[in-house]
Amino acid sequence: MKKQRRAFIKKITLASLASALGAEIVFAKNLPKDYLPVFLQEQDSLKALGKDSALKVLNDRPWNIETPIHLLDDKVTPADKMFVRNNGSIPEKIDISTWSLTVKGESVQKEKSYSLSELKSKFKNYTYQLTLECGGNGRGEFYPPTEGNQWGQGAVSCALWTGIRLKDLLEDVGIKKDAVYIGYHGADAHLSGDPKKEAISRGIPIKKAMQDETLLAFQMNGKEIPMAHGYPLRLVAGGYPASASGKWLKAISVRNKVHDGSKMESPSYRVPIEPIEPGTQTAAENMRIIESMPVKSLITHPKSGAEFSLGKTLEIRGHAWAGEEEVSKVAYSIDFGATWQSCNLDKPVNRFAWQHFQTNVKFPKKGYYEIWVMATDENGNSQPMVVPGWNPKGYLNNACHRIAVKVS
Ligand SMILES: Nc1nc2c(c(=O)[nH]1)N[C@H]1C(S)=C(S)[C@@H](COP(=O)(O)O)O[C@H]1N2
Ligand SMILES: [Mo]
Repeated sequence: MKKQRRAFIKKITLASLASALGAEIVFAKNLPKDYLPVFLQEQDSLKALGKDSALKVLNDRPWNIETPIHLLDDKVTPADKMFVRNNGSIPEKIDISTWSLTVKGESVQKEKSYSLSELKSKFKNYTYQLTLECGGNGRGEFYPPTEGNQWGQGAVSCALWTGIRLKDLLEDVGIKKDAVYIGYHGADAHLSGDPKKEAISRGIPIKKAMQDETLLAFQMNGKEIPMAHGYPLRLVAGGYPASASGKWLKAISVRNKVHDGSKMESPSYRVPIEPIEPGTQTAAENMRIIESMPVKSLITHPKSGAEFSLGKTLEIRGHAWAGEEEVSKVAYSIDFGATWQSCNLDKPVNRFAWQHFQTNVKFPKKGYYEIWVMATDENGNSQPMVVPGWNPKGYLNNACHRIAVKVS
């Protein structure tokens, strides 16, 4: 990538730089020779990572890239529009001919390793569409602000994953009766470069590991998994925070206690059991590990700020999901929540896949409106209209999504 960048800089003149940026470089005379403006560095990187140039880079060390909500309109999220959340460095060299997965830990009968081709051929393959939402999606709206990537609402995806069932593999290995948790180990390096440290090593309870839809995936949307998303093997546990879905999977530990890998400790990926005052901390005993994600919905069409003429109906559409539950209702309001009308809502294609909603909206007169949507799950839980329960790490903001529209 560095080489490409140098070649690119050599060819480029100041005028063409300005046109690539779409604006005059006001202090161009201060630009060091061979300096590539950050904006273009980011565009370069997005391209190298196979991402749509409209995605937003929140951090480049490690890579954290967010999808603008209107680009999540596809029913199945394509690779170039999928958010990226890394805790360490993307592995540099991957040799699939020598790649192996080891199942170990105090609760296996005997440690066992598999080659990739063994995994693919020995066990039956399954395909599911699975929602993966970062536990910190929506963090940017918490006040007081919490540390971490200031995500808007675009850290969610729902792609098709193909692989083998984790439960089939665990059955083949043989696990002990005292197994309660599994932990994953990926090939990504800790940012410090220290090989003894893991960037992240989280996991899931055995009951989640044993679900039909919990996969060891080697394909995404019918192709090899893209490098940024865990090539060549990934644990995928839909409905749980996406941090449970370990990328670049090298090993699984079967544990007789809650896995204690990196980022399993409080307050990482945990929220208070009893609510706490915003801006304060709480004891580790009052924190629980996030499991099923809360009910949520996003309007993916139109883009916020849309303008159209009076008399036309406006089609709104989007997705709704509720962790391990099904969404039973999506309603919208154009009068700041005073009245609500229901949207058409599809059934999920399988458990843990997001559901699509759609409706046509009419407006009484010209002017500014907001469209708010609120999903309700099958247990009767609805999205809150305001940012819910402040927590030290800014997780689980499932407040109603709102867009602006102008009728002229
Ligand atoms: N090995 C590994 N797996 C990982 C991570 C990571 O940094 N390393 N990040 C986790 C987190 S916090 C999230 S939100 C998802 C992001 O998945 P994506 O980048 O494919 O969208 O991957 C999870 N799996
Ligand atoms: Mo995450």
